[in-house]
Amino acid sequence: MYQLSGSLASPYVRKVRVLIHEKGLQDQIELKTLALSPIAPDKVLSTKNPLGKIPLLECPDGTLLYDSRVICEFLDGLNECPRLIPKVGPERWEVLRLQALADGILDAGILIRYETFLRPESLRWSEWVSSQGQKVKAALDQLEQSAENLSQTPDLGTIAVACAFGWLHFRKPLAALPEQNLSLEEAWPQIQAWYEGFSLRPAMLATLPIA
Ligand SMILES: N[C@@H](CCC(=O)N[C@@H](CS)C(=O)NCC(=O)O)C(=O)O
Repeated sequence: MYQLSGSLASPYVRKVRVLIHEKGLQDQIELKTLALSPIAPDKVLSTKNPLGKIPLLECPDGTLLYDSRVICEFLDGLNECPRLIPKVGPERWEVLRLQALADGILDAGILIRYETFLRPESLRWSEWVSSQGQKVKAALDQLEQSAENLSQTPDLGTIAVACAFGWLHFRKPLAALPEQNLSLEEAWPQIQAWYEGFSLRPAMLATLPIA
């Protein structure tokens, strides 16, 4: 049995969990939930991933894998039904680029969340929040312009985008930006329309974030 360590709120963990569902691997992977933050690491997890981050995958032979991208690539190789990362060709790079964009939205979004939620109020830095917000918005603007390319058929790229957009709905980090007064659906309607369809997939419904 494989063991996946993660939290039910983490969008990176959700990406892995959606991939597991889409590939029908649920019976082979046990989810071990834990709570952590950069200032409250999980001691046991940190002995297995020195970065102290989730997700972490423990294989039956003791191999330890992180981060979510490596875990997804590994799990995708366990069966062919379906392959969610094309093995070669331009399709592969497009899927991996889309994943990098979605993960980058999360990386910046999570920095906003840590800054506005974890950091003591007197130490918060609004310029930092606004710069990270610009990255999230620029990435969403680019996605919006090519939203017709977002397929309802899952691959690691579309799964990553759906988990990132779902997390923006869940944690609402952009609400911390003074200049951002539009909702996600108002600001990025094409992504929202695609997301509403994709979110109905059983794999997405089975992995809804829980705080
Ligand atoms: N690049 C990593 C990012 C993982 C990550 O940042 N996870 C967060 C939870 S959403 C975490 O473990 N934070 C704890 C920390 O940064 O110490 C991945 O794709 O797995």
